[in-house]
Amino acid sequence: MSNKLQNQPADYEPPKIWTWDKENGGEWASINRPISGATHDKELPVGEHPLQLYSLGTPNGVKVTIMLEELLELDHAGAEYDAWKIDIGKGDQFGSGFVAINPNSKIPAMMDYSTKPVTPLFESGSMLFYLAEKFDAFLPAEHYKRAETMNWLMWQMGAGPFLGGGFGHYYAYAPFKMEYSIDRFTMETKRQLDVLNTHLQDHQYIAGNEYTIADIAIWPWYGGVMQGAYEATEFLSVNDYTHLARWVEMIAERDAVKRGRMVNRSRGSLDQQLHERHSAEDFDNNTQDKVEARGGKLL
Ligand SMILES: N[C@@H](CCC(=O)N[C@@H](CS)C(=O)NCC(=O)O)C(=O)O
Repeated sequence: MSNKLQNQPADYEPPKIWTWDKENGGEWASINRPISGATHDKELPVGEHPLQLYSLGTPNGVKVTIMLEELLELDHAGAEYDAWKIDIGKGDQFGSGFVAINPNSKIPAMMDYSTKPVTPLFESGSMLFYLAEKFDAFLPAEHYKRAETMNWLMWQMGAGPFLGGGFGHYYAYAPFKMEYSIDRFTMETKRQLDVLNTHLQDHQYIAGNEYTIADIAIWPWYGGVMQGAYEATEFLSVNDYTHLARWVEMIAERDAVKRGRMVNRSRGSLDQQLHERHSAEDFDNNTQDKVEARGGKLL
């Protein structure tokens, strides 16, 4: 008897050329496609502020809304923004207006109408860097600290997909549990948590003693998993990462973080969901609990 492990399904052999003839299953299967480009014509709404954000309250989206709320907290009036909800489960990211900003069809995307020509922005790391440079905030000028901030910003952009697309996908979303994939990505996720934990043992913030765009990029993903994303806190033994936990709680206490994580959010308790954000008053008036109590009316 051969001791070769079985493929899944057992008779599966990869074909010579892969073709797209079926959905692959799992929570996000209906939006996965092997091609790029728009599927339908749809213009995007444009509000009154210089910055127009098209996003959703996922970790990648929340990076940008936290940054904008932090800038507003510092009284940068030019950071006022309209945030429009892009429902990726319904395929809004494949509308022609969205694809014109981001040919990669992923949230977040943004337009800066204060520049000539207007600036389209996509990739959350690029957007954080753009906003940091534009407002000269959360990116230290001093050479060593600036390099350190960029090291960790880029670390997040490279590492995050192993946590979300790897661990989160196979642990929480895949149509069945596969030991090989869960082991592979759990190993990598725990390694990353250990990298952060060890680093934060003797650093107050990610890039030293200052809060920067590196903290803003890393917190939504790694704070998320430490606080219950994928319902994996016990599985990952997150309580072992005490220095990381200290940092996660410290960042969570910031007012701008509390606001930023509510914007474009469509899961969890209704009083924490602000589907669209057009002014600071929306946090008081237009959270989803209040909107639904008014029969859907926005104030
Ligand atoms: N590297 C990108 C990743 C963006 C991304 O993966 N966005 C997800 C939501 S978190 C998305 O829009 N998914 C929709 C899709 O894959 O069709 C960034 O950081 O902006």
